[in-house]
Amino acid sequence: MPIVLYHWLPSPPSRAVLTTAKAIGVSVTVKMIDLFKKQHLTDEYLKVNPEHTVPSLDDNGFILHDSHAIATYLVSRYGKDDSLYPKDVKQRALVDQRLFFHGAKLFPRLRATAFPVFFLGKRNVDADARDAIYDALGNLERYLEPTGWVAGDHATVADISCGVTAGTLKAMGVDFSAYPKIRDWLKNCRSTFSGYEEANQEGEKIFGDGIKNLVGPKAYLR
Ligand SMILES: N[C@@H](CCC(=O)N[C@@H](CS)C(=O)NCC(=O)O)C(=O)O
Repeated sequence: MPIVLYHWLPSPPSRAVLTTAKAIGVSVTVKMIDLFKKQHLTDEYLKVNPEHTVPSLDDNGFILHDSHAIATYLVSRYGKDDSLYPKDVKQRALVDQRLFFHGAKLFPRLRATAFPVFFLGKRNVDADARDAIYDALGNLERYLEPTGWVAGDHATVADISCGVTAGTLKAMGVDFSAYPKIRDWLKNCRSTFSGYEEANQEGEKIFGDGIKNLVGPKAYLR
């Protein structure tokens, strides 16, 4: 039976899972859940994920949601080695910390500005919410300083999660001129993870262009 990924093209967490699946070469059957059509709020989908978020995964009856939990599960279960999610306790703890940074800070700050625009009719970005994004990017720039990767000396799932979200912020019009490490690392992410472009190009553009069309191309500039 195929592994099913409930996915929405524009969603950064959802694209991070698809990128991870492609990077480790595990095949998933994608079922699109269109948030614009409220398909995440159907009874059928709420049985899969009561939190009504994408992504969710159904691995032959084993149902999981939250992109970080899914990505680390896929690498642990299907990865050819542990490089993307190291087994070494300290290395893994560092990757986990950066995944929590993404899940608790970087992505929620993107979402705090985009959700009201896409779904609640808001047509501007508040300065404090915008500044909170730059604050999180400042953290990320620091994390990249020692090695050029988010956690430890090589690419991991933390680079995928943070990279997909940072790439989306760039597409939304966030100014990366103060973050040279992030700019270099984003290029490295695109070339390091096989399938990165395939998993992200279209959704990143839909998200970025969608936001810019609704709030204007300069809404995220300070
Ligand atoms: N922590 C979750 C966040 C997922 C999330 O917020 N996804 C958004 C799309 S980008 C969503 O499904 N929103 C619909 C909702 O919250 O009702 C993850 O990493 O998977």
